[in-house]
Amino acid sequence: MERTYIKDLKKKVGAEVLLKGWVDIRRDHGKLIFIDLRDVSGQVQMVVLPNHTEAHTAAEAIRPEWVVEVTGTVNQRPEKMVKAGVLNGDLELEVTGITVVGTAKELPFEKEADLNFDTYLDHLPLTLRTERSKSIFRIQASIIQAFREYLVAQNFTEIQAPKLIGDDAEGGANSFNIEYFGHTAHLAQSPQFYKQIMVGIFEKVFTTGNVYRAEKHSTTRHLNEYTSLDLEMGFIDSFRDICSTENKLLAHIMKKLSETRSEDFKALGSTIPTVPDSIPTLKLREAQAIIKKEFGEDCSNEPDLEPQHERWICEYAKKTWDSDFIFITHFPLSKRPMYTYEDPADPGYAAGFDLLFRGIEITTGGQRIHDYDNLVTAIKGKGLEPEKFSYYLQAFKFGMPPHGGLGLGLERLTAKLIGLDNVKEATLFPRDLNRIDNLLSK
Ligand code: AMO
Repeated sequence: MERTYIKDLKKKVGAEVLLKGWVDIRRDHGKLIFIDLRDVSGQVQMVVLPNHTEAHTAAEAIRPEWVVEVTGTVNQRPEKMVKAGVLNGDLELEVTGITVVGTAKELPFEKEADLNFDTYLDHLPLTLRTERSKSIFRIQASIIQAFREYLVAQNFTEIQAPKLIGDDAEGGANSFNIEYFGHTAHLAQSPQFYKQIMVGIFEKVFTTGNVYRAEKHSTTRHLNEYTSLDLEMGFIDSFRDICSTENKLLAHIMKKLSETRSEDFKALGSTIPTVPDSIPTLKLREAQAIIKKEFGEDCSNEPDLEPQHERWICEYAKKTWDSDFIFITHFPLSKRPMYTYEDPADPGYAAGFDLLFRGIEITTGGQRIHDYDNLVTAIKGKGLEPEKFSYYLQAFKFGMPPHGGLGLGLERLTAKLIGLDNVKEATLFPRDLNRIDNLLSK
């Protein structure tokens, strides 16, 4: 018999079916044994009656998380047993046969138990099986899918950027060194150099993948390995083209999420934001003036916004423009990486931006220097040696158009969309200062 997925049972009332899945809950009432069976598509209640002797004996033995194949008849539940609003709440499978295909040891806790975060992380192979986790990571999968779908439709070419690299792109001391056949290599902090090089080949490119930051702090917004959604595009007029692309991209992502994942959002108690046609934009110094006026803190001499400043500006954007998003532009050039393009209309400031969403920075982007000589000068200006970047510099030696792009942090976007307190809750297997799967101190 061909397998039926649990979500399709409603089309099979009265029929004999074969289901495959995990035992979610088992309730033994002596003669009657009830089992909730779960597969990727949903859940259904099954009942095992004593007249199906073999199935009944098997049902007596099985325990939560055992993997079983079950045959049975799909019955409509009696009126008074119907659970309204629940998938298959009006159905029940009367079991005729059970084959155990995988057993499970006793669980350390009930799968849906309310756990402290470390216990949750210690047991991810089990805790990711909860409905809550599944909703979070289905939403995340759909974000990537929508990101890809939108950019492909705009004639971007998807590329794969290496994770083993010679020198870091973002500057600073935040790269992991690794021993590489007697040499020192690094784990990529971003696909920056490669996406720029590929503009010279495909004009418009995007990539999604893990990147690595050796940041030695433990916060609710930092991971040491995260997923960066990157794009880079040639022949731009200014960094505003990148803002506008991100604006439309986000609108597409939210549209897709509301079409495909509204059940997951409902289950998680979250709402999908509306993306304004034109996301409000402030220069950093304007944002700082607002913070001073509205929230009484003078941060006008700082080169960046602190987390509290980001929260305040988002609060202001919500109140003033009813927007969950706000672009902050024109950070001091001195604080941006060497590839950053200076805004000719605002000397000393970057032709670039951060995008804030519900209180946190989710994107950095901007225009890049595309002239070889200017780039060499900028590299030297940062106290770096151009020779170390000679491989990357070839792209510029051999002709590059004005271009720019952005990097969007997938976990931060997911976390803020859903309203999760910690970015690690939006990471399947988070790596942080204290943990690679298990606590490092163990
Ligand atoms: P940046 O370093 O600002 O820019 O990173 C871009 C976005 O990546 C996310 N992010 C992180 N998420 C989780 N944990 C971290 N430790 C972490 N660090 C960064 C944030 C951030 O906005 N090459 C540029 C992008 C570009 O200009 O195209 C870059 O990597 O959401």
